[in-house]
Amino acid sequence: MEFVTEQASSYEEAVRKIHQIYGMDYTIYSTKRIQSRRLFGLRRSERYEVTAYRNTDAGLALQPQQHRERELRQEKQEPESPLEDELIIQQFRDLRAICELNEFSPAYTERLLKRLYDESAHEELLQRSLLEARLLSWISDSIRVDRHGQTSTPRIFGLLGPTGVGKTTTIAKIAALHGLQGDTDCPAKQVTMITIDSYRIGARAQIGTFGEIMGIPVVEVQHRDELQQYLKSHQHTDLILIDTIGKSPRDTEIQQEMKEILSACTSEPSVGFSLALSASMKSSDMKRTIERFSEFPLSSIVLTKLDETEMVGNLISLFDEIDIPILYVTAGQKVPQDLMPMTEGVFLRRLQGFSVDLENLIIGDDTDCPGLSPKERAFLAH
Ligand SMILES: Nc1nc2c(ncn2[C@@H]2O[C@H](COP(=O)(O)OP(=O)(O)O)[C@@H](O)[C@H]2O)c(=O)[nH]1
Ligand SMILES: [Mg+2]
Repeated sequence: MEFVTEQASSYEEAVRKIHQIYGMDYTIYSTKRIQSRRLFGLRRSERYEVTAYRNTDAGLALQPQQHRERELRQEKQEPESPLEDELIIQQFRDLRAICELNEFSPAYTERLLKRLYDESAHEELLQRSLLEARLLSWISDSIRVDRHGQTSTPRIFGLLGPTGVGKTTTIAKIAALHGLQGDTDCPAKQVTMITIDSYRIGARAQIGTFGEIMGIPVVEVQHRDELQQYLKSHQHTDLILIDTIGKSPRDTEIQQEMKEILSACTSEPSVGFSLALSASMKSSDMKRTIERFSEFPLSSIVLTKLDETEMVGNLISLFDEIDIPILYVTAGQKVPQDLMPMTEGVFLRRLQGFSVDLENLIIGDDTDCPGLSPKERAFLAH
Protein backbone atom coordinates (compact mmCIF):
# COMPACT_ATOMS: atom_id res chain seq x y z
CA MET A 1 0.00 0.00 0.00
CA GLU A 2 1.30 3.42 -0.91
CA PHE A 3 1.33 6.04 1.86
CA VAL A 4 2.05 9.73 1.51
CA THR A 5 2.56 12.29 4.25
CA GLU A 6 2.33 16.06 4.09
CA GLN A 7 2.52 18.90 6.61
CA ALA A 8 0.70 22.24 6.58
CA SER A 9 -0.46 24.91 8.99
CA SER A 10 -4.01 23.52 9.01
CA TYR A 11 -5.61 20.13 8.55
CA GLU A 12 -7.58 21.31 5.53
CA GLU A 13 -4.49 22.71 3.89
CA ALA A 14 -2.53 19.47 4.39
CA VAL A 15 -5.39 17.44 2.88
CA ARG A 16 -5.65 19.89 0.02
CA LYS A 17 -1.91 19.60 -0.51
CA ILE A 18 -2.09 15.77 -0.71
CA HIS A 19 -4.99 15.91 -3.12
CA GLN A 20 -3.29 18.55 -5.21
CA ILE A 21 0.03 16.77 -5.37
CA TYR A 22 -1.07 13.13 -5.49
CA GLY A 23 -4.59 13.25 -6.81
CA MET A 24 -8.07 12.74 -5.41
CA ASP A 25 -7.84 8.97 -5.07
CA TYR A 26 -6.02 9.25 -1.74
CA THR A 27 -7.93 8.57 1.49
CA ILE A 28 -6.86 10.10 4.79
CA TYR A 29 -5.29 7.53 7.11
CA SER A 30 -4.11 9.57 10.13
CA THR A 31 -3.65 13.11 11.40
CA LYS A 32 -1.16 14.50 13.89
CA ARG A 33 -0.77 17.95 15.41
CA ILE A 34 2.86 18.85 15.85
CA GLN A 35 4.70 21.78 17.38
CA SER A 36 7.85 23.07 15.83
CA ARG A 37 10.26 25.48 17.46
CA ARG A 38 11.93 28.18 15.48
CA LEU A 39 15.24 29.85 16.14
CA PHE A 40 16.34 29.61 19.83
CA GLY A 41 12.92 28.21 20.70
CA LEU A 42 11.53 31.71 20.75
CA ARG A 43 8.68 31.19 18.33
CA ARG A 44 6.54 28.14 18.22
CA SER A 45 4.23 27.24 15.40
CA GLU A 46 1.62 24.56 15.17
CA ARG A 47 1.46 22.29 12.13
CA TYR A 48 -0.65 19.40 10.97
CA GLU A 49 0.77 16.24 9.53
CA VAL A 50 -1.61 14.18 7.41
CA THR A 51 -0.93 10.69 6.09
CA ALA A 52 -3.05 9.21 3.28
CA TYR A 53 -3.12 6.01 1.25
CA ARG A 54 -4.10 5.33 -2.33
CA ASN A 55 -7.53 3.90 -2.96
CA THR A 56 -6.43 2.09 -6.11
CA ASP A 57 -4.45 -0.43 -4.03
CA ALA A 58 -7.78 -2.23 -4.19
CA GLY A 59 -7.04 -5.46 -2.39
CA LEU A 60 -5.19 -3.88 0.50
CA ALA A 61 -7.13 -0.64 0.83
CA LEU A 62 -8.95 -0.09 4.10
CA GLN A 63 -12.70 0.20 3.94
CA PRO A 64 -14.09 3.61 5.06
CA GLN A 65 -15.44 2.14 8.32
CA GLN A 66 -12.13 0.46 9.14
CA HIS A 67 -10.38 3.64 8.27
CA ARG A 68 -12.51 5.66 10.70
CA GLU A 69 -11.84 3.15 13.47
CA ARG A 70 -8.15 3.35 12.74
CA GLU A 71 -8.33 7.12 13.05
CA LEU A 72 -10.18 6.99 16.36
CA ARG A 73 -7.72 4.46 17.77
CA GLN A 74 -4.89 6.63 16.69
CA GLU A 75 -6.41 9.68 18.40
CA LYS A 76 -6.94 7.80 21.66
CA GLN A 77 -3.46 6.41 21.69
CA GLU A 78 -2.05 9.88 21.53
CA PRO A 79 -1.37 10.44 25.25
CA GLU A 80 -1.75 14.22 25.12
CA SER A 81 -2.07 16.58 22.27
CA PRO A 82 0.98 18.81 21.94
CA LEU A 83 -1.28 21.81 22.39
CA GLU A 84 -2.50 20.64 25.79
CA ASP A 85 1.04 19.63 26.72
CA GLU A 86 2.17 23.16 26.11
CA LEU A 87 -0.72 24.56 28.15
CA ILE A 88 0.15 22.35 31.13
CA ILE A 89 3.80 23.36 30.94
CA GLN A 90 2.70 26.99 30.97
CA GLN A 91 0.37 26.43 33.96
CA PHE A 92 3.20 24.99 36.01
CA ARG A 93 5.57 27.73 34.89
CA ASP A 94 3.05 30.32 36.17
CA LEU A 95 2.39 28.49 39.45
CA ARG A 96 6.12 28.17 40.09
CA ALA A 97 6.48 31.92 39.50
CA ILE A 98 3.71 32.57 42.07
CA CYS A 99 5.52 30.35 44.60
CA GLU A 100 8.75 32.24 43.94
CA LEU A 101 7.00 35.60 44.26
CA ASN A 102 5.76 34.60 47.72
CA GLU A 103 9.24 33.35 48.64
CA PHE A 104 8.34 29.75 49.36
CA SER A 105 11.47 27.63 49.78
CA PRO A 106 12.55 25.71 46.65
CA ALA A 107 12.04 22.39 48.47
CA TYR A 108 8.48 23.31 49.56
CA THR A 109 7.66 24.53 46.03
CA GLU A 110 8.97 21.36 44.37
CA ARG A 111 7.04 19.13 46.76
CA LEU A 112 3.84 21.10 46.24
CA LEU A 113 4.05 21.19 42.44
CA LYS A 114 5.03 17.55 42.13
CA ARG A 115 2.06 16.55 44.30
CA LEU A 116 -0.19 18.79 42.22
CA TYR A 117 0.93 17.07 39.03
CA ASP A 118 0.68 13.56 40.49
CA GLU A 119 -2.72 13.99 42.09
CA SER A 120 -4.54 15.89 39.36
CA ALA A 121 -6.29 14.24 36.44
CA HIS A 122 -5.19 15.24 32.93
CA GLU A 123 -8.21 17.50 32.31
CA GLU A 124 -7.73 19.12 35.75
CA LEU A 125 -4.19 20.10 34.78
CA LEU A 126 -5.72 22.41 32.19
CA GLN A 127 -7.87 24.33 34.70
CA ARG A 128 -5.95 27.13 36.31
CA SER A 129 -8.42 28.11 39.05
CA LEU A 130 -8.82 24.49 40.08
CA LEU A 131 -5.05 24.06 40.35
CA GLU A 132 -4.78 27.23 42.42
CA ALA A 133 -7.60 26.07 44.70
CA ARG A 134 -5.88 22.76 45.24
CA LEU A 135 -2.51 24.41 45.95
CA LEU A 136 -4.03 26.86 48.42
CA SER A 137 -5.89 24.11 50.22
CA TRP A 138 -2.64 22.16 50.65
CA ILE A 139 -0.77 25.28 51.76
CA SER A 140 -3.54 25.89 54.29
CA ASP A 141 -3.26 22.28 55.52
CA SER A 142 0.47 22.72 56.07
CA ILE A 143 -0.06 25.66 58.46
CA ARG A 144 -0.22 24.44 62.05
CA VAL A 145 -2.20 26.44 64.59
CA ASP A 146 -2.21 25.87 68.36
CA ARG A 147 -6.00 26.04 68.73
CA HIS A 148 -5.87 24.17 72.01
CA GLY A 149 -3.51 26.77 73.48
CA GLN A 150 -5.82 29.55 72.27
CA THR A 151 -8.91 28.17 73.95
CA SER A 152 -7.32 26.90 77.15
CA THR A 153 -4.30 28.99 78.07
CA PRO A 154 -2.13 27.28 80.70
CA ARG A 155 -2.28 28.99 84.10
CA ILE A 156 1.45 29.61 83.99
CA PHE A 157 2.71 30.77 80.63
CA GLY A 158 6.35 31.59 79.86
CA LEU A 159 7.68 33.28 76.74
CA LEU A 160 11.24 32.51 75.63
CA GLY A 161 13.32 33.77 72.73
CA PRO A 162 16.27 35.89 71.64
CA THR A 163 16.70 39.53 72.58
CA GLY A 164 14.64 42.10 70.78
CA VAL A 165 12.07 39.78 69.17
CA GLY A 166 9.29 41.37 71.23
CA LYS A 167 8.84 39.08 74.25
CA THR A 168 8.14 41.79 76.81
CA THR A 169 5.77 43.64 74.52
CA THR A 170 3.95 40.40 73.73
CA ILE A 171 3.66 39.42 77.41
CA ALA A 172 2.03 42.81 78.04
CA LYS A 173 -0.36 42.24 75.12
CA ILE A 174 -1.33 38.79 76.41
CA ALA A 175 -1.80 40.21 79.90
CA ALA A 176 -4.19 42.80 78.46
CA LEU A 177 -6.03 40.21 76.41
CA HIS A 178 -6.85 38.14 79.47
CA GLY A 179 -6.75 40.69 82.24
CA LEU A 180 -8.60 43.65 80.77
CA GLN A 181 -11.11 42.62 78.17
CA GLY A 182 -13.68 40.80 80.27
CA ASP A 183 -17.45 40.75 79.82
CA THR A 184 -20.33 39.09 81.67
CA ASP A 185 -19.91 35.77 79.84
CA CYS A 186 -16.18 35.71 80.29
CA PRO A 187 -14.99 37.96 83.12
CA ALA A 188 -11.46 39.35 83.06
CA LYS A 189 -8.94 37.06 84.69
CA GLN A 190 -6.72 37.94 87.59
CA VAL A 191 -3.34 38.25 85.88
CA THR A 192 0.22 38.91 87.08
CA MET A 193 3.42 39.33 85.12
CA ILE A 194 6.74 38.00 86.34
CA THR A 195 10.02 39.20 84.91
CA ILE A 196 13.30 37.36 85.21
CA ASP A 197 14.97 39.77 82.82
CA SER A 198 17.18 41.37 85.45
CA TYR A 199 20.22 41.52 83.17
CA ARG A 200 19.18 44.25 80.83
CA ILE A 201 19.12 47.76 82.15
CA GLY A 202 15.64 49.12 81.85
CA ALA A 203 14.00 45.75 81.40
CA ARG A 204 12.24 45.97 84.75
CA ALA A 205 11.16 49.52 84.01
CA GLN A 206 9.79 48.52 80.59
CA ILE A 207 7.48 45.82 81.85
CA GLY A 208 6.74 47.87 84.99
CA THR A 209 5.41 50.68 82.82
CA PHE A 210 3.13 48.28 80.92
CA GLY A 211 1.90 46.91 84.27
CA GLU A 212 1.21 50.37 85.67
CA ILE A 213 -0.75 51.48 82.62
CA MET A 214 -2.87 48.36 82.66
CA GLY A 215 -3.16 48.02 86.43
CA ILE A 216 -1.60 44.56 86.29
CA PRO A 217 0.98 43.67 88.97
CA VAL A 218 4.59 42.99 87.95
CA VAL A 219 6.99 40.95 90.05
CA GLU A 220 10.73 40.53 89.60
CA VAL A 221 12.30 37.14 90.27
CA GLN A 222 16.01 36.26 90.25
CA HIS A 223 16.29 32.73 91.65
CA ARG A 224 14.55 29.43 91.35
CA ASP A 225 13.45 29.44 95.01
CA GLU A 226 11.96 32.88 94.67
CA LEU A 227 9.85 31.78 91.73
CA GLN A 228 8.80 28.61 93.52
CA GLN A 229 7.79 30.62 96.56
CA TYR A 230 5.81 33.03 94.45
CA LEU A 231 3.94 30.26 92.63
CA LYS A 232 3.14 28.60 95.95
CA SER A 233 1.68 31.74 97.42
CA HIS A 234 -0.31 32.63 94.27
CA GLN A 235 -2.16 29.43 93.57
CA HIS A 236 -5.41 31.31 93.05
CA THR A 237 -4.11 33.72 90.47
CA ASP A 238 -5.84 32.88 87.16
CA LEU A 239 -2.91 33.57 84.88
CA ILE A 240 0.79 34.05 85.59
CA LEU A 241 2.79 35.32 82.62
CA ILE A 242 6.56 34.96 82.69
CA ASP A 243 8.77 37.27 80.66
CA THR A 244 12.22 35.72 80.39
CA ILE A 245 15.81 36.85 80.15
CA GLY A 246 16.47 38.74 76.98
CA LYS A 247 19.96 37.69 76.11
CA SER A 248 21.45 36.33 72.95
CA PRO A 249 20.57 32.66 72.53
CA ARG A 250 24.30 32.04 72.06
CA ASP A 251 24.88 32.96 75.65
CA THR A 252 24.87 29.44 77.07
CA GLU A 253 25.55 30.43 80.66
CA ILE A 254 22.49 32.64 80.86
CA GLN A 255 20.37 30.04 79.16
CA GLN A 256 21.34 27.48 81.79
CA GLU A 257 20.53 29.94 84.55
CA MET A 258 17.13 30.62 83.05
CA LYS A 259 16.49 26.91 82.75
CA GLU A 260 17.31 26.52 86.41
CA ILE A 261 14.92 29.32 87.45
CA LEU A 262 12.10 28.04 85.23
CA SER A 263 12.48 24.52 86.59
CA ALA A 264 10.46 25.87 89.54
CA CYS A 265 7.42 25.50 87.26
CA THR A 266 7.80 21.83 86.48
CA SER A 267 5.77 20.62 89.46
CA GLU A 268 2.86 22.87 88.43
CA PRO A 269 -0.10 21.12 86.76
CA SER A 270 -0.86 23.77 84.12
CA VAL A 271 2.23 25.30 82.56
CA GLY A 272 3.25 26.07 78.98
CA PHE A 273 6.22 27.63 77.24
CA SER A 274 6.19 29.38 73.95
CA LEU A 275 9.09 30.53 71.76
CA ALA A 276 8.94 34.05 70.33
CA LEU A 277 10.37 34.37 66.82
CA SER A 278 10.40 37.49 64.69
CA ALA A 279 8.89 37.13 61.22
CA SER A 280 11.70 39.25 59.84
CA MET A 281 14.41 36.79 60.95
CA LYS A 282 16.21 34.77 58.28
CA SER A 283 14.94 31.18 57.99
CA SER A 284 18.37 29.78 58.87
CA ASP A 285 18.53 31.94 62.03
CA MET A 286 15.05 30.83 63.01
CA LYS A 287 16.01 27.18 62.63
CA ARG A 288 19.09 27.69 64.78
CA THR A 289 17.05 29.52 67.42
CA ILE A 290 14.46 26.75 67.55
CA GLU A 291 17.25 24.20 67.89
CA ARG A 292 18.81 26.26 70.65
CA PHE A 293 15.61 26.49 72.67
CA SER A 294 14.60 22.89 72.10
CA GLU A 295 15.87 22.03 75.59
CA PHE A 296 12.79 23.85 76.94
CA PRO A 297 9.44 22.09 76.76
CA LEU A 298 8.03 24.34 74.02
CA SER A 299 4.40 23.80 73.10
CA SER A 300 3.96 26.66 70.63
CA ILE A 301 5.49 29.58 68.77
CA VAL A 302 4.54 33.24 68.99
CA LEU A 303 5.38 34.91 65.71
CA THR A 304 6.21 38.58 66.21
CA LYS A 305 6.70 41.56 63.89
CA LEU A 306 4.64 40.16 61.03
CA ASP A 307 4.14 43.80 60.02
CA GLU A 308 7.84 43.94 59.14
CA THR A 309 7.70 41.35 56.40
CA GLU A 310 5.79 41.35 53.14
CA MET A 311 6.10 37.79 51.86
CA VAL A 312 5.14 34.83 54.02
CA GLY A 313 6.11 31.88 51.81
CA ASN A 314 9.41 31.41 53.64
CA LEU A 315 7.56 31.35 56.98
CA ILE A 316 5.03 28.79 55.73
CA SER A 317 7.87 26.64 54.33
CA LEU A 318 9.85 26.85 57.56
CA PHE A 319 6.98 26.11 59.94
CA ASP A 320 5.99 23.20 57.71
CA GLU A 321 9.32 21.61 58.62
CA ILE A 322 8.89 22.27 62.32
CA ASP A 323 6.60 20.30 64.51
CA ILE A 324 5.51 23.23 66.70
CA PRO A 325 2.19 25.03 66.07
CA ILE A 326 1.78 28.82 66.11
CA LEU A 327 -0.24 30.30 68.97
CA TYR A 328 -0.28 34.07 68.50
CA VAL A 329 0.92 36.55 65.92
CA THR A 330 1.90 40.16 66.61
CA ALA A 331 1.89 42.77 63.89
CA GLY A 332 2.81 46.08 65.44
CA GLN A 333 4.16 47.79 68.54
CA LYS A 334 0.86 48.90 70.03
CA VAL A 335 -0.13 47.32 73.34
CA PRO A 336 -2.59 45.70 73.56
CA GLN A 337 -4.07 45.97 70.03
CA ASP A 338 -1.43 44.34 67.84
CA LEU A 339 -1.87 40.76 68.99
CA MET A 340 -4.03 38.17 67.30
CA PRO A 341 -4.60 34.48 67.66
CA MET A 342 -2.94 32.61 64.79
CA THR A 343 -5.21 31.28 62.04
CA GLU A 344 -4.42 29.84 58.60
CA GLY A 345 -5.92 33.03 57.17
CA VAL A 346 -3.17 35.17 58.74
CA PHE A 347 -0.73 33.65 56.23
CA LEU A 348 -3.13 32.93 53.37
CA ARG A 349 -4.42 36.51 53.21
CA ARG A 350 -0.86 37.71 52.73
CA LEU A 351 -0.17 35.50 49.72
CA GLN A 352 0.14 37.31 46.43
CA GLY A 353 -0.25 36.48 42.76
CA PHE A 354 -3.12 34.01 43.05
CA SER A 355 -6.24 34.85 41.09
CA VAL A 356 -8.39 33.81 44.05
CA ASP A 357 -9.88 36.52 46.25
CA LEU A 358 -8.05 35.54 49.43
CA GLU A 359 -9.45 38.49 51.37
CA ASN A 360 -12.95 37.07 51.19
CA LEU A 361 -12.67 33.34 51.51
CA ILE A 362 -16.01 31.57 51.69
CA ILE A 363 -16.40 27.85 52.20
CA GLY A 364 -19.15 27.24 49.67
CA ASP A 365 -21.35 24.33 48.69
CA ASP A 366 -20.54 24.51 45.03
CA THR A 367 -21.47 21.22 43.41
CA ASP A 368 -20.08 22.30 40.05
CA CYS A 369 -16.80 20.75 41.01
CA PRO A 370 -17.65 17.41 42.60
CA GLY A 371 -14.02 16.28 42.49
CA LEU A 372 -12.98 19.00 44.93
CA SER A 373 -13.08 18.93 48.71
CA PRO A 374 -15.07 21.75 50.43
CA LYS A 375 -11.76 23.34 51.31
CA GLU A 376 -10.49 23.27 47.74
CA ARG A 377 -13.81 24.72 46.58
CA ALA A 378 -13.40 27.58 49.02
CA PHE A 379 -10.28 28.62 47.18
CA LEU A 380 -11.81 28.56 43.73
CA ALA A 381 -11.84 31.96 42.09
CA HIS A 382 -15.43 33.15 41.73
N1 LIG B 1 7.11 46.34 64.30
C1 LIG B 1 6.93 45.64 65.42
N2 LIG B 1 7.69 45.89 66.48
C2 LIG B 1 7.49 45.19 67.61
C3 LIG B 1 6.51 44.17 67.69
N3 LIG B 1 6.57 43.61 68.93
C4 LIG B 1 7.53 44.27 69.58
N4 LIG B 1 8.11 45.21 68.81
C5 LIG B 1 9.19 46.15 69.12
O1 LIG B 1 10.41 45.43 69.21
C6 LIG B 1 11.28 46.05 70.15
C7 LIG B 1 11.75 45.00 71.15
O2 LIG B 1 10.63 44.58 71.90
P1 LIG B 1 10.79 43.89 73.33
O3 LIG B 1 9.41 43.52 73.76
O4 LIG B 1 11.55 44.77 74.26
O5 LIG B 1 11.65 42.61 72.94
P2 LIG B 1 12.34 41.54 73.92
O6 LIG B 1 13.77 41.92 74.03
O7 LIG B 1 12.17 40.23 73.24
O8 LIG B 1 11.62 41.60 75.22
C8 LIG B 1 10.46 47.17 70.79
O9 LIG B 1 10.81 48.36 70.16
C9 LIG B 1 9.03 46.81 70.48
O10 LIG B 1 8.18 47.92 70.43
C10 LIG B 1 5.70 43.91 66.52
O11 LIG B 1 4.84 43.05 66.46
N5 LIG B 1 5.96 44.68 65.42
MG1 LIG C 1 12.29 41.90 77.17
